[in-house]
Amino acid sequence: MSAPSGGAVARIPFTELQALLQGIFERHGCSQAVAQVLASNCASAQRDGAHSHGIFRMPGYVSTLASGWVNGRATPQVSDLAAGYVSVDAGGGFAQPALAAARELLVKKAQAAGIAVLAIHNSHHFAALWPDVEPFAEQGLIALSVVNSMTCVVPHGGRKPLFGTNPIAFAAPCAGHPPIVFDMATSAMAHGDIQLAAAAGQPLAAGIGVDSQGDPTTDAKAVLNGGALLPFGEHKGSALSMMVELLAAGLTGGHFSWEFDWAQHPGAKTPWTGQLIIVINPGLGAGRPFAERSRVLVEQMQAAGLTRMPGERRYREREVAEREGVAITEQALQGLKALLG
Ligand code: NDP
Ligand code: PYC
Repeated sequence: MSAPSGGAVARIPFTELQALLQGIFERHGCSQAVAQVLASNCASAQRDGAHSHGIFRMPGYVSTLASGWVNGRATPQVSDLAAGYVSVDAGGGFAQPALAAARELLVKKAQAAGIAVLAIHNSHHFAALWPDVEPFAEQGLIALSVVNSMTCVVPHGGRKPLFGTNPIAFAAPCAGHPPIVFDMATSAMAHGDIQLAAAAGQPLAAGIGVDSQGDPTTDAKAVLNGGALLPFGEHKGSALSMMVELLAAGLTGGHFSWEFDWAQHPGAKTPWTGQLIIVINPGLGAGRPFAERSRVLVEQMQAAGLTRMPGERRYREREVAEREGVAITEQALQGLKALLG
């Protein structure tokens, strides 16, 4: 997770950054409701040091909105399909407002039935996935989400790209601690981090990507210009990526990562796919409270020598940002202000 370079670093209050981003989204055609959700998401990523999906993404959002590829004013249509099943047609808009529209119903169903799924389709997701799951764990629920993206990953054993970078995010409550959260691409590196490495002229580690000939490369630009990424962990990451395609697209009614064509929309960057969220109420389980069991697990992991839990780096960055403001380079801040013009 590399930090973007670009001159002196300023620290600005979270609310100021959020308001600036909201203004940019509104200026480029989003409704106030959509702009609010996306700005909060993107500012949170910047605050937590999730740089591949923080303000670095703003020019991509803007060019996508300008291209007409995504509907920034879409109103999600929520369908209550069964005791544990909610579906949302995002109307060609973003996935996060679709989640916001269905959230209350989803939680009510998970609390009553013990488990509920939210299937979002006709949606665009261009962000980190942890903001979608972490709030469920903060209210005592377990959440798992998957989203597929755009073809740029060669399945293990294959010869050409097919899968997206297809992340999986998980959040669970933990007594006496912030929620346990992990959020990871199933590719060896997120596409956003490849772009950041290319911009900084940094070489990639071996095993991350191939060039346009299908040969292994450590050149990020070669991966972006006709090359492709590999799944993490060979056949294992590849199987998880396949599962994400099935759940996020096959099940929801969304597009597989290769099923949309944005060629007629120059500047379009947001994958038009689907997202699945599974929410579990651990309060219905037998035995000791789940959050206590989570804490036992964390303590045992620490006793085994672990000094860093997944999610912990973000929480640390968040703490600093809450005290001192969100870190952003002067150059990036000026770039954001220019997007308001
Ligand atoms: P990372 O490899 O940076 O991190 C993956 C997870 O592992 C995080 O939860 C991280 O915690 C944790 N972690 C990292 N290092 C350690 C360590 N040494 N010990 C313990 N835990 C560790 O993430 P990716 O690069 O795979 O993904 C980056 C982002 O890209 C994600 O937010 C993902 O959702 C997003 N993405 C979005 C896509 C989309 O279509 N919308 C597509 C692909 C990716 P921590 O957060 O605390 O560092
Ligand atoms: O970083 O792989 C990525 C990504 C794809 C879509 C949004 N982010």
